[in-house]
Amino acid sequence: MERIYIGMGSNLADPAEQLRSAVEALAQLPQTELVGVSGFYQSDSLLPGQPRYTNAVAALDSSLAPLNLLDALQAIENGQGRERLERWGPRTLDLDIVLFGDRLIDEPRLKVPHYHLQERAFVLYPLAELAPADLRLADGRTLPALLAACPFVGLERLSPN
Ligand code: ROI
Repeated sequence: MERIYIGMGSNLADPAEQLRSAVEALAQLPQTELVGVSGFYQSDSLLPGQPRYTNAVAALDSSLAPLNLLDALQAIENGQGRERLERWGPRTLDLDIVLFGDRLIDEPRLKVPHYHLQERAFVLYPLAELAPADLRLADGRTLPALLAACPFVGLERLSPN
């Protein structure tokens, strides 16, 4: 079993409900236990002209291989009506593998740690709710250092989920 953190995002069709459905789907994955879910956070899209996003992070323990987990996440996205019309376009559900145990993965379909982790407060702050305070990433960076370099700006924590 490895501890895996999944970044979740939605900005269409009742985003909080999309995230709740995604959490239920994650809990049903084979060889996988859902360990925790962060609070939900709203923020403006990084790209102008899109609705605001709701984001959260889920923690899993799984023995799925990374690309098998990625396939399963894409099936959940598609099952929740994701249409791939344009890269970076608005979406009903986005599920990203943020961290996968202490693995460094550099494959065409999958880079872990997630490439944009350090600049995305809407991933780092929910991650910090679930991860050990002194979490060290496979590439040597620590969660406290990433948080210190990425201010909590523009995030609105929704409560409860
Ligand atoms: N902006 C926010 N706030 N949250 C996201 O999940 C998100 N995802 C994206 C882009 C369009 C880059 N902006 C985002 O893909």
